[in-house]
Formats: sequence, C-alpha cells, structure tokens
Amino acid sequence: MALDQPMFDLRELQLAARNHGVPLEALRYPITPVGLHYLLIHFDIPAVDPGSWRLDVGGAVGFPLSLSLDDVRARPQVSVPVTMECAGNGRAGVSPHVVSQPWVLEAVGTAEWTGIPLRGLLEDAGLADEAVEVVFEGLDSGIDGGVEQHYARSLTVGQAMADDVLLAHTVNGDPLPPQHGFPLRLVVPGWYGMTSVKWLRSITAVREPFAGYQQAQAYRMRRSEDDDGEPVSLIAPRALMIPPGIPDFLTRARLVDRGPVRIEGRAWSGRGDIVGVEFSADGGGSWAEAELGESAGRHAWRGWSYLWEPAATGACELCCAARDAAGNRQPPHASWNVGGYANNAVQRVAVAVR
Ligand SMILES: Nc1nc2c(c(=O)[nH]1)N[C@H]1C(S)=C(S)[C@@H](COP(=O)(O)O)O[C@H]1N2
Ligand SMILES: [Mo]
Repeated sequence: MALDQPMFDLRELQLAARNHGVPLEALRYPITPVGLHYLLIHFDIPAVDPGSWRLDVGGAVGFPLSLSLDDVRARPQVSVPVTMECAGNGRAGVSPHVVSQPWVLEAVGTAEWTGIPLRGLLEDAGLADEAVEVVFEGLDSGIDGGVEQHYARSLTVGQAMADDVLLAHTVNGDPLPPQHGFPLRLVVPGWYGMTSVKWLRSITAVREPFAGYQQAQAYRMRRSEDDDGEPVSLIAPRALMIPPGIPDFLTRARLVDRGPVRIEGRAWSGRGDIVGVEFSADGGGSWAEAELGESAGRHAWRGWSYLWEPAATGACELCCAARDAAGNRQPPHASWNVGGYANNAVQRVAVAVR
C-alpha cells in the first residue's frame, strides 16, 4: 500500500471521519479509556429517551417481557473485560481495494462491560423448544445494500446461552455513552464486533434462521459476488505493537534512537488463548519469541514485550505475529474476500534508526 497513491474516495473519508480507531499508543492501557475505544456506527446514533425506553423480549418464548432500564439494573449484575475488534479491521490492506470503512489496523479496544447475563434473561422469558435463533435488533435504522432496515443480528440458541454473553448498560464504570449503544447493548466475547448489537430495542426468539441483511448478505467470507460464503464469526488472532520512537506527522514513519528499545503491545484471539507472539526487525525474514504478559480477563487481550537491540542505523521494518491455542498464526500477507473482512496479516512498522 503506497502512501501517496490515491486510493480512497470521499465516501470512505465520510465514514472514517465518523468512525474512529484507537490511536496505537493507547495499546499501553490494559483497559482502553472509553473515548479512545474504536467506534463503528453503520447509520446514525439514535435518539433515546431513557424514561420511556423498553427492551422487549418476545417471539418463541413462554413469558414475553418488557423491561425498563430500572428493571435491567435490578437484576444480578456482572462485569466482564472484553477485547472487541471490527471484522473490517485491516481492510485498507487488502487488494483489490474494497470500498467501505477503511480501517488500517486500529479498529480494536478493550473495555470492562457491566450488565446482565443474557442466559438468565432468556431462561426467565421461557425460551421455547422450537426456538433456533435469537434476533437482536437496534433502534438505529438506515439503508445498506439497497435494503432499508434496523441494524439486527442473530445468534443460535447455543451461542446466545454461552457463558459471559451479556447485555451491558455500563462501560468502564460509567453509563454507556450515546456512541457505544446507550442505554443497552449486547456484548458477545470472542466474536467480531458486528455481533454486539448496540441501542437494543428487542430480543426475539425465532423458529427459522434469521435472514436479515447484516446476517445473510453482509458479514460473510465471500470469494466472489455469487458465492454465499461462510458467516464471519470469531476473531482471528492478531498482535499489535505500540510504534516505538517518534512519528513523522504526515507519513507516521518512526524515528528511533539506537540502543535497546523495549517494544510493547497487545495480542488477542477469539479462537483460542494467545500462546505466543513473535517479533521481527527485518520485515519478517527472521523471528524471535516475545515475552507474554498479563491479560485483564479470559476475553481480554494479553500484553507482550520484546527488548529489541537494533543492529545498525538505517531503515528497517518491524513486525509482530500472534499465535493462539487453536494453532492459528497470523499470515504474512492479506488474503482477499468481497467484504474485506478478517484480514489479520501481520503489522508492519517502518522505522529509521539513528
Ligand atoms: N445497532 C447497531 N449495533 C452495532 C453496530 C451498528 O451500526 N448498529 N455496529 C456494529 C459493528 S460493525 C461493530 S464493529 C461494533 C462496534 O462497537 P463500538 O462502536 O462500541 O466499538 O458495534 C456493532 N453493533
Ligand atoms: Mo464492525
């Protein structure tokens, strides 16, 4: 991706100006300050009156529910630190170019979400035996792929009943801000972010698989326009480093002083625990094992570090690659699909050592 090549158009700039990523230096925080957490909003942030807001739980259930925000807060509460990543993270690196939210590498964040376990709520509503999926619908609406819709996604009953899936009203100890789903959102640990529906208005148990746009058309790994593709689901492993030294304003290229440099970063995967992170100072020609640090919880990213001793002054390319317990390792180069999803190719940081 040549920096001075005109590649993005005004449609992408409009999206990029609305939906920001995490500045990579903010990887220093185990829990991302909420204003630095990435943001992805397909349509508009809906206006919500918390006094009249209700969450309707219905469909194939024995006891339909309509909960106020106070009803939600009166139930037993849990807090779970979760690393969330947009399925489009890395899209700017795929070729041929895919026109959509043009993430480079920064569509990720870790927050401590507080709310109520979804499973308990579905049990209280008396989920029917015929229910196969649960549909989560947001208050926000718009047009996507020519289809007018409320943003909505589904989970199978098994996925919805899993441990640590929650309906969150609080993030990092404060009520959700408007942009992150006030007053209530779904949080599904380990899954790409599109699953975690914001601004919830209803939860509906259904007897047939949900065929809404964001489920059946978008978020599928399609090799061509007429390929159905597999659904995008669990987060592929990724490690990111805090770019060392100081940046050039325009190009973001780094200037680093010679001498040992402590490289630090975070690594995560929704497909298995992180078991290793490798570091390369020669563009991936040779790799060394980094030291793994702590994580804030079983669904949160893990710190890592590597003491790099630059061999000489001059230009080099730093890379890092994560491995998870399921045997996945980040690939050196991007692979392509229609939506530009789940590109977890290794990060490359251009550095000049002086
Ligand atoms: N209702 C609603 N929920 C949504 C979205 C949306 O546009 N509308 N975007 C999804 C996508 S694609 C992502 S990556 C995450 C982003 O969550 P965040 O903005 O809180 O980081 O929210 C998901 N939930
Ligand atoms: Mo996303």
